Amino acid sequence: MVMKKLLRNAASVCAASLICGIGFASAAWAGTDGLSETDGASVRFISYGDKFTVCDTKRDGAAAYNDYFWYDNMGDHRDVNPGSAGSCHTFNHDFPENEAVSFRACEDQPLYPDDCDSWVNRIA
Ligand SMILES: [Ca+2]
Repeated sequence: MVMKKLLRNAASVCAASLICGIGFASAAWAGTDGLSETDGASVRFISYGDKFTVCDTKRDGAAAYNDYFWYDNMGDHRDVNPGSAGSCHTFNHDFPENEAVSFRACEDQPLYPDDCDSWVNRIA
C-alpha cells in the first residue's frame, strides 16, 4: 500500500517533468492487468489502484458481476454491476502488493447456472 502511494507520487512527478525516465521504470511495481469476458459481461482488472471495472454488455435482464478471490481465506467475493445493459461500474479495492488475484466475468442467470468466463489470474 505504501509502495503504491510512492509510485503514485512518482507518477505525478513524472507527469510534471521529463527527468524521471529510467529511475521510475526500474521502480515499476509487478502488478499485471487483465480482462475477462463472457456473453453479457466483461471485467477489466487494473492493478494500478486495484480496480475492477464490471460492464453489462447485453440487454438480457441478467446482471453482470465480477467473481473474484485473493488469498484472504474468505472465499469468493462479488462486485455486482448495479446498472443495466451498456453500463460499467468500477470497484476500488486495496489488495496487498504483489498478491495473486483471480477473477472472472459472470452473468447472473436467474433460472440457470451463472454464465462465467474461465478464471483469469493476475498480480495486484
Ligand atoms: Ca445484462
